[in-house]
Amino acid sequence: MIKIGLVGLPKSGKTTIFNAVTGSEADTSDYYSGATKPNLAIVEVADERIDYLAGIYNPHKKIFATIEYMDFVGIHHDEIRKEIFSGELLSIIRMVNALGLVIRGYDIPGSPAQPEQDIDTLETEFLFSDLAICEKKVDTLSKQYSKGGKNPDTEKELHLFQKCYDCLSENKMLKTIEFSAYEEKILRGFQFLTLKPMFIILNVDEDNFGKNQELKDKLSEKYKIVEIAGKFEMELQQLDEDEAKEFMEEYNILESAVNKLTRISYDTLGLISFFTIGSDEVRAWTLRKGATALDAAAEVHTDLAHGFIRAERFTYDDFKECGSEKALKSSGKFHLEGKEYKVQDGDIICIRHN
Ligand SMILES: Nc1nc2c(ncn2[C@@H]2O[C@H](COP(=O)(O)OP(=O)(O)O)[C@@H](O)[C@H]2O)c(=O)[nH]1
Ligand SMILES: [Mg+2]
Repeated sequence: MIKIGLVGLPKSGKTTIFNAVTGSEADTSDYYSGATKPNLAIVEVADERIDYLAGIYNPHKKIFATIEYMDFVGIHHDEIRKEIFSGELLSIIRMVNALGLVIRGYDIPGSPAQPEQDIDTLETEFLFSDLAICEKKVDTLSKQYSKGGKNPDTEKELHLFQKCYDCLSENKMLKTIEFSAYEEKILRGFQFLTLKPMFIILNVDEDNFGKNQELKDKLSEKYKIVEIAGKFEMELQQLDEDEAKEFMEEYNILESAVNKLTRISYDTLGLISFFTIGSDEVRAWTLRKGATALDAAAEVHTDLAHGFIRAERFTYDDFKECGSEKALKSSGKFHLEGKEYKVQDGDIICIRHN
């Protein structure tokens, strides 16, 4: 499952947004309990295509794709320390697939909102953290190398980590470099933060919602960005759906925080959904853009990938237009695909296997 980490400076509203999106009631810093474990919640990705398909197939279960969100319970806001993330925290943050940078867009006593500066601070933290790893690596590798371990692999690795070190020293994220497939493979195990996809969650008061276009335009040169009225939407969790909707409309908030967040997560990671259908279940699955029919099979079950023969496939749009599988077949919109077929968003797939 895709994991997204919510990171940000203390009091930027990470936990508030986590609660708004997941319906949880984790402690915000108003109610700090001293817990240090991250808050975890699995969120369904709303998709009206699943609702439509379930309407046709009447399955026992309809299952939406899911994303896991993690809210890192950082440092108590009274605590004074130099670094924002501890080493332990950073090692958990490294496990996520993408980072949602929660940026405070509201004033707190003694500290007016300074979104651009806060983004800078976070970026610098990530750069330093990766830099420290590269520095250590360069150090060990050059010792090995000078001790006579002059094998070509050591040399290549040394060159690679030196290149990374130089990049980070110039204040540039590692994702600005192009790596060879060989290099990517070596780097994968290190889970560098500045290689991770990132997006921005601008957390604002409801009165300010929708009034930050200039800032958003500026930030969007570098990041995808969503604006969320975190506290307001967290409080709306207490109301029933219709009431909440009414309040949201009053402030011109036309889409819920959870939908905005799942959408930007999909966009940032380049994710697509494919569907499986049947009388037992209608289900959405998540893949990365460019994934193959074999990847889709593996996502559903490793057995399907091992015994893969062909993928039967049609598109959701064609199905909706034709009205039935039979009509699809007679109009030539039912396809058989091999392992290498690149799955498209909205494909409805059935894997033939032995
Ligand atoms: N005014 C305002 N306060 C907020 C908003 N979101 C969070 N807060 C408050 O900011 C404080 C820190 O929130 P919290 O979610 O615990 O921040 P975290 O440290 O990043 O997890 C709490 O007192 C929240 O009630 C917001 O959108 N507007
Ligand atoms: Mg928190």
